Amino acid sequence: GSQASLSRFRGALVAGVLGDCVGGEFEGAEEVPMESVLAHLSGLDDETKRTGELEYSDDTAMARCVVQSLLAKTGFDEQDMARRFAKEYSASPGRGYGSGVIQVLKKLSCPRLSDVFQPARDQFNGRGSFGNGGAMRAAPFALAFSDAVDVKRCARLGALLTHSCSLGYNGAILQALAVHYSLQGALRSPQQFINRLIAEMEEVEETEVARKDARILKEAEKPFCERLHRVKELMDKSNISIEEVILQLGNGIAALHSVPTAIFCVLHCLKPLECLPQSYGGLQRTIAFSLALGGDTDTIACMAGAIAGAHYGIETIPPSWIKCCEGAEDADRDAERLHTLYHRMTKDD
Ligand code: F2R
Ligand code: MG
Ligand code: MG
Repeated sequence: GSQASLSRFRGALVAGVLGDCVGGEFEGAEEVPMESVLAHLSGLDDETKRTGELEYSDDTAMARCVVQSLLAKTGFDEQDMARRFAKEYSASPGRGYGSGVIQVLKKLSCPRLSDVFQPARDQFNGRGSFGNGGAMRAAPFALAFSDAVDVKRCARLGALLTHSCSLGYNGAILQALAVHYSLQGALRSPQQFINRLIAEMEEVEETEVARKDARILKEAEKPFCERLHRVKELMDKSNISIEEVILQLGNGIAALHSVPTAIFCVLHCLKPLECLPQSYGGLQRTIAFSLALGGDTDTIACMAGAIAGAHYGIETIPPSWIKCCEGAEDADRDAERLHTLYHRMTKDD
């Protein structure tokens, strides 16, 4: 599709929801045999095997709040977004939220709260969360703003409402940038795509705060850049095992151990893989491979799905998958509204 086409918007938002719904089956599993992944996915195509809708989790619940807030306010509004997060949590607390972020969401519902960023700052004895909760809901920022500067600024602020550690909010920036560049067609050249992300993150991780957080957590000087360099090395390998991906990049709940992993899944699945059915398109391969990693599968598949969906477009998603995932049809409708907002903002510049 052409750059920033409606098909790419729909692909990004819908595939993010699918990754979350389909990935929920394996979240927390240590080992996931590829046969189990394929059996789970083939169940989506077979109406006789389906027992009901696959429900979305916190990843989609919060992304939906981001989307609705960006649309209602035609841009970023921290008060409105915080209110939506709190309201969504209190209406549906059983969506599998992280154990820390629940405290933030409860505090955000307090009408006397004057600074909506304060509850996030209080997390983990004032160090803030480095979980991937900011990143898992970051894709809509890339679908609302055409300028990378706005994407970075708003993805950061949106994440700061719950994640004040730079290793949390910088993961959200990286995820939003990956969707942003994918939407522009940058995955046509995988080397340029990864180089661009590294160049962006070099700047993002340049701050004193990021360096300090990395020192405290005993990470590399620029942790996301270091991981992206590992992604680049792995991309060049012809035969890479699931174990090596997990060892090098991680599959955990920290943004650092999941956002670069999701980016790798997309890059690795651009071409057919021996371990996956030849009938699968790139988007199906990306979701299947993300699930086979185990660990934080709903979130890795959600993030990889959004990046891949922005590249391949809505036409590559099997309609039967859309039908069995809660919230996928809503996402399809919302994508159209975001597309209008994105292009309206471009014209207004
Ligand atoms: N929470 C889950 N899955 C676990 C089980 C859910 C199960 N289905 C159930 O219902 O019981 N999934 C979701 O959580 C992830 C996003 O989490 P988020 O929003 O980042 O939450 P939080 O609490 O801020 O961080 C997650 C955990 O990371 C550790 N952590 C973060 N910062 C830390 C710090 N500074 N020091 C020490 N630990 C830190 C903590 O263990 C947090 O609880 C997604 O996977 C989503 O799907
Ligand atoms: Mg989840
Ligand atoms: Mg998860």
